[in-house]
Amino acid sequence: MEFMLCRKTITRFMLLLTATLTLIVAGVKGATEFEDRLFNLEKLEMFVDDLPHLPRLRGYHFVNGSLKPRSIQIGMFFKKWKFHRDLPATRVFAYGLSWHTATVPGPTIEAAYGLDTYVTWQNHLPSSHILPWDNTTSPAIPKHGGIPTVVHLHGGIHEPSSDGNADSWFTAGFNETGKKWTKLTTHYVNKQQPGNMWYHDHAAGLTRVNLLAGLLGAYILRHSSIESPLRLPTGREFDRPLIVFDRGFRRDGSIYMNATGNNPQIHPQWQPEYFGDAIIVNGKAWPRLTVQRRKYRFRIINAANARFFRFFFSNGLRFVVIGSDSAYLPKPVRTKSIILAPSEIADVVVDFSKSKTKTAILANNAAYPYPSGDPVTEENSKVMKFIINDESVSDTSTIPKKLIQYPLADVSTSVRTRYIAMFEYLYKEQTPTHLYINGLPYNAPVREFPKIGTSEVWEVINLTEDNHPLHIHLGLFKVLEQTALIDTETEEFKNCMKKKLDAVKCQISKYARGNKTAVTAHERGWKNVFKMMPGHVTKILVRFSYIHSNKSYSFDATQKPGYVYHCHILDHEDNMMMRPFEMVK
Ligand SMILES: *[C@@H]1O[C@H](CO)[C@@H](O)[C@H](O)[C@H]1NC(C)=O
Ligand SMILES: *[C@@H]1O[C@H](CO)[C@@H](O)[C@H](O)[C@H]1NC(C)=O
Ligand SMILES: *[C@@H]1O[C@H](CO)[C@@H](O)[C@H](O)[C@H]1NC(C)=O
Ligand SMILES: *[C@@H]1O[C@H](CO)[C@@H](O)[C@H](O)[C@H]1NC(C)=O
Ligand SMILES: *[C@@H]1O[C@H](CO)[C@@H](O)[C@H](O)[C@H]1NC(C)=O
Ligand SMILES: *[C@@H]1O[C@H](CO)[C@@H](O)[C@H](O)[C@H]1NC(C)=O
Ligand SMILES: CC(=O)N[C@H]1CO[C@H](CO)[C@@H](O)[C@@H]1O
Ligand SMILES: [Cu+2]
Repeated sequence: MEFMLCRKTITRFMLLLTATLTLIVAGVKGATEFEDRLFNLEKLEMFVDDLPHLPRLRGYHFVNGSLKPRSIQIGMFFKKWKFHRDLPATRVFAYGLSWHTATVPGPTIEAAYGLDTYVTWQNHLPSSHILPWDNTTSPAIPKHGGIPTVVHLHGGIHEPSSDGNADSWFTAGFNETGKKWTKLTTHYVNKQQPGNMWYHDHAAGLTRVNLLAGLLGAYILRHSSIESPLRLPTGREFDRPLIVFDRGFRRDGSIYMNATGNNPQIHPQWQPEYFGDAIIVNGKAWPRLTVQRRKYRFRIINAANARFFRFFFSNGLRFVVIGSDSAYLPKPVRTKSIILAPSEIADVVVDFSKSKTKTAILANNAAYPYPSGDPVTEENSKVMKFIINDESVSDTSTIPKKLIQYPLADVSTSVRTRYIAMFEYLYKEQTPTHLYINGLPYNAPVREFPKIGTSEVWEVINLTEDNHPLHIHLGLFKVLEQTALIDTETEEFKNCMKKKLDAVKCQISKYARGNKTAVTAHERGWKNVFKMMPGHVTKILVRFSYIHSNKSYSFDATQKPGYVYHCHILDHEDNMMMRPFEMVK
């Protein structure tokens, strides 16, 4: 196998649309298996299903007039789900309190600051998966069958044993567990800044198929004494998560995923990025929502495996961004478009009283793979439709001038610099086989041991052609700058990195002196995942403590199995683009 740091974008050719390929194949063979398999999405009328309200689940109890921590049991169930009025019901894996009430996405957990939420996640899944499961990338292989699962609360600041480590998986009935499994019940302490999180599966090598099957949901942490004075839009109607992902379907309604890998002799099923052409919001393909002429708050979560979205409104309506990922911005930022990589979250207010038209399409124009893949199609360029009621209504909500100010964080607080290099490896100089961070697979020994309470500068060097959204568990970070590697000299630098795997010895500063790309205003707040531009060094300041206080973590962050950082393109994460780290005192 060749070690290569750069690739030709083969991916897009393998992700050809139904129509073209069907024609070619059909031309040769007549009616083909392929033609029979795929649902022609052009047949689905857009904007016919109403945007569903996801079930809400309080992460705390009211007992005799006071608030108390709560223990919940949430199951993973095998059921059918209607993604569109005219699409046959789809077999899915869904989270819920019961088989009956389980949904895709799962219930929105609403937690309250300072009140612990205990969740026992229970696997009620069948013995075999509904999607292709490539066991050559996956260290999660149960001996007695069943589907390994483990839940990670993305953006959560909590103990390692509740963090959903990829090797802490368990099968139905906890019959079998992964080598880092520790306990039945996860403990979310809810002592961090208020904001948006999401929970999703994180089992080693299976994350991409478990999420595709439906194992994901929103988690909102509220801190009412801090948030109420902001008087942002509230309540079930006016404050809603929008969980967006893409899927492809077969004629029988089942989720389509290519079961042939791009290098089948190495990985029989693994493909470098999953894309589907139907855009699903809160469980419905291209839904519609009738709104009043007033402000709405939307917590937009990109829950796709690999698709980036550049959201904008067809009628020029703006987003007022109030939070990014799991934290509020210091003040609102108005923008016409928002680019979300997988797992990035934008918390926005949209004021429909400003609309000059009666409808507005939430649209997308991000190439896939991002940034240099195919342009969007008729299908995947539309997300959902807003139908704007004409009557004027009274709206007492506000967009305050200031939101939540966290103490300033700058490079001077950093105790050290780490270099994190992203590599892609190719088979016969052509198609990707796997991705590593710092030349190491996920299961190589821990190299990073950050100290609790400190901040560090991480310089993330992207030596691939793709943009990789880097996600760090536990820590929050600020994006400081993005600098291009000098184009004409990148080969030199890549060759050096290939041999030495050491950015300092390879004189990174000599090469990283190209143009700087400004960090977008609404992306300058605290984040937990960010887009690492290809051919660039992205400098971030990572804080390993709370952002709202200097109190040390209210749990032992040094316990096993530690935490991880990884690319949030799930197909990359599953194929080794993930590394462990452990906190020390
Ligand atoms: C609520 O208060 C009543 C009366 O004080 C008490 O009997 C009951 O046990 C309390 N319930 C709980 C769940 O604490
Ligand atoms: C992996 O899957 C293949 C085919 O699905 C199977 O033959 C093989 O035994 C599996 N390997 C392991 C280690 O489970
Ligand atoms: C549970 O594990 C045992 C072996 O420990 C195996 O024989 C049995 O089939 C498993 N049951 C289920 C439901 O997976
Ligand atoms: C599935 O992937 C294989 C290998 O990359 C490719 O040859 C085939 O065309 C793909 N099928 C579809 C429908 O995209
Ligand atoms: C860097 O920016 C300058 C000024 O905008 C532009 O002329 C130049 O082409 C850019 N260089 C590269 C390598 O993109
Ligand atoms: C934490 O301590 C540093 C240094 O003493 C101070 O600058 C910062 O404002 C403190 N942060 C908080 C949230 O109190
Ligand atoms: C250093 C490096 O790998 N640069 C690559 C970054 O990505 C571009 C494409 O966007 C490649 O052409 C470079 O080789
Ligand atoms: Cu990636």
